[in-house]
Amino acid sequence: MKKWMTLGLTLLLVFAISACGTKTDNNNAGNNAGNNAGTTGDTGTAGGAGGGAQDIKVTATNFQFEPAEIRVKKGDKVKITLVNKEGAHGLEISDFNVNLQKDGSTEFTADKPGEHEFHCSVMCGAGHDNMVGKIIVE
Ligand SMILES: [Cu+2]
Repeated sequence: MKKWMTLGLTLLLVFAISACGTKTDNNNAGNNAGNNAGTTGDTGTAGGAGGGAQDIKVTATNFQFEPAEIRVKKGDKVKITLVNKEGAHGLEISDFNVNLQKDGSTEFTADKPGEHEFHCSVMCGAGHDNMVGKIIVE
């Protein structure tokens, strides 16, 4: 009698182990599918962001830009607007052939990754050389 019970328990144990094994396999399959989906999703996000449009307003005062650091995604179409709040300043981003000599806006595509300097392009006074900033394309 006791022998049969032991056998039964052993069988139960075997079933339990194989059930667990199956479950683990399913989890792995699920994880793989999840990872793949995640990777695809990431690519999609990057592509979507890259083709995005950025509307950036830069305010100039004596003698600085606000913001002095601009971040965009590679491939973004960037519309940059210069607003002179104090003094008369320009905004030049040589790397993207942007040169606003007064209030106004222009557009460019941020197709070059990395940091690009921008600076004032109008001789505005003693602090002219301090009027620099950077645009970071990531
Ligand atoms: Cu200047």
